Amino acid sequence: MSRADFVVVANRLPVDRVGENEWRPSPGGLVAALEPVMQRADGAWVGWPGQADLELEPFDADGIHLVPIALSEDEVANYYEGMSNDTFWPLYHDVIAEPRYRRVWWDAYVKVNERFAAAAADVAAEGATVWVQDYQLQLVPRMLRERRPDLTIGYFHHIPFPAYGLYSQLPWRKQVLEGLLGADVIGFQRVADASNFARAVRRQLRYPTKSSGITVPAPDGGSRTAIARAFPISIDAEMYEELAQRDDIRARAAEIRESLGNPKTILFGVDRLDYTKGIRHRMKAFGELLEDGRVAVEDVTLVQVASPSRERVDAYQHLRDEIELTVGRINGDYDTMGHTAIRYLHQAFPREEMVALYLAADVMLVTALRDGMNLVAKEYVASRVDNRGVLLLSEFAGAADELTTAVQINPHDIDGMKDAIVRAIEMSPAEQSRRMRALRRKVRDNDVQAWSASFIDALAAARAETQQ
Ligand code: GDG
Repeated sequence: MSRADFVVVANRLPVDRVGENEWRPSPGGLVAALEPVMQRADGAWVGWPGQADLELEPFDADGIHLVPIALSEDEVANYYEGMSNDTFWPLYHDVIAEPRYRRVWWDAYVKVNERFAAAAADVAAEGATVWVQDYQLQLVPRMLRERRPDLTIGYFHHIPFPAYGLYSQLPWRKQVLEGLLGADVIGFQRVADASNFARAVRRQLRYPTKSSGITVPAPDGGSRTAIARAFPISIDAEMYEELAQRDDIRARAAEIRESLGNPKTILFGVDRLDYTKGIRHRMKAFGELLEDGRVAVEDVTLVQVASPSRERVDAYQHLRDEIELTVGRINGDYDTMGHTAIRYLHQAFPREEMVALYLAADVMLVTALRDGMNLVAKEYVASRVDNRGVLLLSEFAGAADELTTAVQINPHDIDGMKDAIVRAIEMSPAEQSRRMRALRRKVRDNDVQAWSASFIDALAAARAETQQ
């Protein structure tokens, strides 16, 4: 194909390999968010196909030109599982798990970032816009600018950016800031993430910052302005509304209730099996409610979908063991022949099934200890076209900034969370509806189309500024 005017660079291609030459769209927050944007924009997408040692020529799928980046076994272990998922992920999520700093991981990270930057530089047309995604590729903006100063470069950070006191642990803290500052626009989920970033830049690099602008020295001795500010990501709200109105999906929701023995209340959680999501905390709260006799297993069931994630990283294996031990204990203590306390599913489901589950859920539990945004919260809200259901939302998820009429909780406060669950179970239909209407309006008015449009507008403004 000819070179593209709009290029997305992300760790993963938006497809999974299911056969020799067969691909199917892959799930996940990032893909869910960018799919609609890419299909309208006729662009190219640079990313890893998800399997080690897979060398593939560029190909087209669903109207998107895909440019696969090959990673060796060692690179997957060092750049992806190591530096990305065992260093940046825990560090940026406020060290909920201990980040490991290993120099071989960093070396691989630099090398792989260079490979992504080179591929993006090759596929981008003169004066193109390139949008780099997420923490696996923080060095790409600068590497790309060095190769292609004609490009307009955006970067979006899907996860939190931590407070300076934590960020400064990173042995390569200066290089990462310099890497990100190669972009014209650096987007974050929350205002707090953008200000943590600006503070790190002031402290580490001494560059002046003024409101969202950061003055970055240019190679020619002059300077340029990089914009760092919040662009809260969202979902394709209309798609969820449509799915939620489909007869087969509504029938499936009723069937799910039935198959759980028609409990009065279904509590629902769905997360990648990740230690940031607070799955253990929510189970602890629920287990104690059963123990205290404040809820009965005949009346309330917790459905927990924990989709498999990063299974080769130690911390994730330990987490899975702990959660499965907890589920086994709680069910062992409280199940009856006809009712289960926790229906635990370590599986991934099709989107239709997810929406049926959202419709079956009286209370949605989003109890993340730290989360960039949390799209599940927004998907639940968009699906509740009946204006029923209660969203319990951690204040440590980015979504809490917008979804202010959710029942907000501090997941570290187990007693507080127990009270909030009981309050949600007992909430009157009138109050559910009042809250849910406000939440739905918020998500509908700020959907993923609005998100990408506002980011792309900011990039266009940055380009106009530079050309002046
Ligand atoms: C990162 C940030 C930020 C999950 N299980 C299944 C399934 N999912 C879908 C959900 C949702 C997505 O995956 C998860 O998105 P989240 O936002 O909840 O969380 P992360 O994966 O951690 O995403 C996060 C996001 O990036 C976007 O910027 O919000 O803070 O951590 O869409 O529905 N989908 C299907 N089956 C499953 O079993 N079909």
